[in-house]
Amino acid sequence: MPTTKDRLIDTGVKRGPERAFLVAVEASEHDSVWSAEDSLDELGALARTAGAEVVGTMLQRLPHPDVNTYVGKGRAQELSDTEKQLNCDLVIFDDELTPTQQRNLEKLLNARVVDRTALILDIFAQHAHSREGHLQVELAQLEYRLPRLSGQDVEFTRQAGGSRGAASGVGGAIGVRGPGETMLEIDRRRIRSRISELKSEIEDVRKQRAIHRRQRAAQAIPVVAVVGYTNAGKSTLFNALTEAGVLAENKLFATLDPVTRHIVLPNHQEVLLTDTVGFIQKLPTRLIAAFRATLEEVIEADILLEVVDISHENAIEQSETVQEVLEELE
Ligand SMILES: Nc1nc2c(ncn2[C@@H]2O[C@H](COP(=O)(O)OP(=O)(O)O)[C@@H](O)[C@H]2O)c(=O)[nH]1
Ligand SMILES: [Mg+2]
Repeated sequence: MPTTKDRLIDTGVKRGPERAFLVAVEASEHDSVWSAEDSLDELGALARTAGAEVVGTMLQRLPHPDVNTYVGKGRAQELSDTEKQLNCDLVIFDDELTPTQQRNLEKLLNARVVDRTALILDIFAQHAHSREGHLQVELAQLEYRLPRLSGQDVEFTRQAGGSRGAASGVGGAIGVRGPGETMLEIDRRRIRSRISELKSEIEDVRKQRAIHRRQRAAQAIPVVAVVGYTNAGKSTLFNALTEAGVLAENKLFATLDPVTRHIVLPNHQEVLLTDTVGFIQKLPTRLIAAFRATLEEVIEADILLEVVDISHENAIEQSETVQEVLEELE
């Protein structure tokens, strides 16, 4: 049975990207500015950012997602056949699955079952560099997995980390890698105690950040936070204004850790400019809560500078989503 440790050893076997099949429900009872098609396209971009290759999609219109299998029973059976034919490694669902939906789908499908939240967490895990980033990702991953943990899940986690799922290299398979990874095989009690440990460590980070903010406030230099949808061009603008050289790339959530630089505007006004994590639709509240320490840099800023990629066909939906997340943060 391969363990987490085994994954760290490069076997030198060259495998292609993991093959992903995407599934979405257009829920007529749920009002969102996003169409299911656009949301599904975005899920594809997330999947590719995580290193997967998208081999097919399925979209079903329903009043609301099925409580047992997310898509309807018939479509779920169809999905099982298609997924086997296409030799998929994982099936990714465009909403957060309930633990029940997840369990039922795992029984039905051959491939690993990953939902939007797990995929976003996976990308966060790949892009976290600071201690603060790691703590917050680990907290979010453990809180996500706790209600989903059963004897079966533990078995599934081991398999996913083994030969079939480890295709994308860097320490494990999409949806089950990251700082929380080694925690999966231990029991709920220890996970709960790790969660409270993480919360108290993150609280220390928050206090530290609050002290820094007070120091900055004392200097009376206004703080400008660059906000916007993920991949809108925030870091590119930040670099152009500060020459800071933070990572800007065509990936979702390339930036996770906030960076602040002092700049002087042409009118000699000094400002502190902060670049930070971008937003995305369907961001679970729990994830926002886990990233409170990072996001407080945004809430506490004097000015929010929103970057919108007007060349994106969903520029309006993206901007509305940014407003919604900001409102949720207040
Ligand atoms: N064509 C064009 N591409 C841009 C512009 N600004 C950013 N990009 C590209 O958009 C992608 C995302 O940029 P990034 O700054 O990392 O976005 P962030 O996630 O909002 O920080 C990168 O590939 C950038 O090169 C722009 O003004 N024009
Ligand atoms: Mg960025």
